[in-house]
Amino acid sequence: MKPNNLESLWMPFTPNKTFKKDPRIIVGAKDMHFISDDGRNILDATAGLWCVNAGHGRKKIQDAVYNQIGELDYSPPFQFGHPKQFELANRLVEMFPEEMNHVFFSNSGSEAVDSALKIALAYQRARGKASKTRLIGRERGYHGVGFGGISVGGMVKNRMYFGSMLNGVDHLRHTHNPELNAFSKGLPEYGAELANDLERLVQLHDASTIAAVIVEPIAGSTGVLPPPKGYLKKLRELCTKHDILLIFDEVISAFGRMGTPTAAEFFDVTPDIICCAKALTNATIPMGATVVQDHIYQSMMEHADAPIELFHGYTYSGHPVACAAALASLDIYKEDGLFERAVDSAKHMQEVAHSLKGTKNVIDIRNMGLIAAVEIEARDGAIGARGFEVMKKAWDLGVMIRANGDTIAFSPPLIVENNQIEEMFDVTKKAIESIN
Ligand code: PXG
Repeated sequence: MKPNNLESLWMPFTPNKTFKKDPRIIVGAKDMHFISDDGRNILDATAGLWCVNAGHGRKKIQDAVYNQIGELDYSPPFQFGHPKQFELANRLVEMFPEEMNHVFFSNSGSEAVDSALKIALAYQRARGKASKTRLIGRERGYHGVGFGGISVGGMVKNRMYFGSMLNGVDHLRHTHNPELNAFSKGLPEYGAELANDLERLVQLHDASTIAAVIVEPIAGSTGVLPPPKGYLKKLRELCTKHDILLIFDEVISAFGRMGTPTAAEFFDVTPDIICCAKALTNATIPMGATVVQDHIYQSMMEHADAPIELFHGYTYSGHPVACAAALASLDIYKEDGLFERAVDSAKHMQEVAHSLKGTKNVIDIRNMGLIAAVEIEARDGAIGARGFEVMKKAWDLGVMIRANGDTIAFSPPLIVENNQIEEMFDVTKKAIESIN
């Protein structure tokens, strides 16, 4: 079943030369498992890429997509509307914090982030604060791969090859502190004061030049960094004090990953803007959304200097098929009580994950919601090599895990059973022990 020529495709975020010599090909998926081309069931410990929260091959989504294509396959989003995008926006604002009642649709997390950054800039200008143009990100942040996202992002390899990116960007320090916080269960104790970095940047640039701060409430693809206790509340206070918008990038944390619709709700911190994507459609059809507080939308409606209030949008903004997939996904999350279920599974995963303490080369274990990470020590002079080998070995042993450098990340679908959580970590332990 292997395609006979792998050369034409340039694969994303993949070592093409290595992969094509020894490819891992997936030909099917159902519930908690992928099916590989050699006919094996592979347990999905990563919900694809943090996105298939309701598990694979859900019939309800399949039917919704199929029916939607027959009814209305496409309609242009500029100057015309179709019912499902309004319905979906209404459903989303019901799930998001109370003040957040307006939704802008896009097609990915990267686009949801770029939309948020552009909305922040346009909003500041519309309300007469045009000097507020600076965007603040955080070291080790991941906000997708658009030029806006990599500019505010903080992962060196995602930035270093791409020139000078956006200007007028600065970064808070990251919050990862293994000396003080290694092997924390849940939120780490130390580091809330790092939010005061914003105060330092205000001293440097002045608040009158800063439009917005963007952070992931829990950083995922940089190696799972839960926020220190009190950090997000402090950051919210400082943004409010200095009249700076706070953007939460919830591309991985929205839709049940924390046991709540949003991490904002989980942490009881309301940002001005939330970006989401991934599990919005259970990853069946690409879709992103940028949800904003009323004051942003109202301000744009009142003060825009042209009939079109925001000169921004995508051919596929609010695509009818994506909307159908999203509505079906939200139904499943609710009908199956998947967010509540994640709360119980998270407790079990915390215990099982931390039982790997003491395993060869393991230097830290972190967890939060239905997310866990096992960090292994980098091999001398070869950062990421061990992580990659563990991922490959686990695949051979029947479990898909994700290696971010030498951190193994776990973010299973919310339908995961306790015995499957145990299998994920048993196999990972074996894989770690099997390499030098
Ligand atoms: N923001 C965050 C917080 C993300 O995690 C994006 C934006 C971009 O989304 P799109 O849909 O444009 O890819 C993401 C994506 C990993 C990994 O290894 C995670 C992502 C992407 C690739 C790898 O954990 N998240």
